[in-house]
Amino acid sequence: MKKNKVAFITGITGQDGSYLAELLLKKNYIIHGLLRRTSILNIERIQDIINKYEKIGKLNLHYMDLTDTSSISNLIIKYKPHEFYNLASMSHVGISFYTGEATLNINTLATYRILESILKNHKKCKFYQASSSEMFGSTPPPQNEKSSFNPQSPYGISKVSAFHITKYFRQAHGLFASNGILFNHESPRRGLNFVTRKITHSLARILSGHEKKIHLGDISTRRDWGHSKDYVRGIWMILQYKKPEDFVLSTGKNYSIEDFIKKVFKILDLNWKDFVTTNNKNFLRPSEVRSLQGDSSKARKLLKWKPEYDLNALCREMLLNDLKLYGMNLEEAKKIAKKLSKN
Ligand code: NAP
Ligand code: G4F
Repeated sequence: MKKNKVAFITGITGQDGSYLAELLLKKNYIIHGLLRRTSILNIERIQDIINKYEKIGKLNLHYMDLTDTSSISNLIIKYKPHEFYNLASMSHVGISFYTGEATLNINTLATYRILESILKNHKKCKFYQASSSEMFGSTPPPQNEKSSFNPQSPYGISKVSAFHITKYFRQAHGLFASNGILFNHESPRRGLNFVTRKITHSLARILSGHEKKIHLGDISTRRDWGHSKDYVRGIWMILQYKKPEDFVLSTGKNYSIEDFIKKVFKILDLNWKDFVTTNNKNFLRPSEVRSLQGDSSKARKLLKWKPEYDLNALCREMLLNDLKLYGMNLEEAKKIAKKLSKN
């Protein structure tokens, strides 16, 4: 009988970690999710798979700390994973301007700690590093694997360093270590303080009477947005490729934050200008990444990966999910929107 593959996932409680765990469980993997200690147990995104898979031993959760090398090594030595997906990070670009040192510790040094431990203890393990389009920074679009990195934030710098650490362990020590350079990807599981989810969630709060306005920063910047479900499929494909390599995953389309707002408000026939304030200084960054648009032709050719969601479908799914959180379906929300428009 074929043995189940064993995968480690750091960041399993996050957006991508939760979707990736679901995908791998469907593929019959045994998952070990590596968690940090938090004062309130933060397992909302993985509660359903915990209920289904924990008691049969397919999903196992372990406490570790990314600043504590032995807490990672002990688990690698004990469970000998076939694949290690390093998704944990301080993933908020805006917040990284205030927490640069911690961002480097978690995003960069932890990558080194994990790879060194794999090298010492279990060289056969394949490793995936969650690299980011934020690394391109001020490099003009379209960006691909050959574009230069010009990071504009502590987050971007931390990810560039982790990218090179991953490449170093591949080239100097022969590890199967690959980078996925992923452009922005969203979903109903996106954290509430990223701009897309902030927009859909705050709109649901406005309709349910909890808020009056959405306060945003610079809405002229442009992003290449896909759906997290499409991107975790790509992440898995990167580790199944015949050799370790770096791949860009992106939709290839580029929209402004304003375009995103318009698409969401159009679903309810609302005039966004009545509900959104911009250039709020709390959400402006000391330096910005103005425009990201990925060229993922390498992944499309070699991995046969392509995204299935378009931006309209993504906006709709995110908005409908947030309306549901506040007890509304689309028809009810449209009625409330109509009344708000008249006032
Ligand atoms: P996310 O929802 O913010 O999840 C981040 C995960 O990292 C969470 O599970 C979080 O745990 C964990 N984490 C944060 N700090 C930690 C620490 N000190 N120790 C242990 N775990 C820690 O991010 P995501 O959107 O799923 O992104 C996954 C990865 O891809 C990240 O590395 C991100 O930087 C990268 N990435 C994301 C995108 C995107 O557009 N989403 C694009 C490119 C790259 P808690 O739940 O306890 O907070
Ligand atoms: O949604 P954001 O915070 O995402 P950002 O900075 O592009 O970073 C995300 O994508 C990266 C990949 O390129 C990931 F690596 C990273 O982990 C994260 O997932 O901001 C998008 C844009 C920015 O230009 C920001 O300045 O929206 C602008 N923005 C305008 N008002 C805002 C707001 N961003 C946030 N978070 N909140 C606002 O009120």
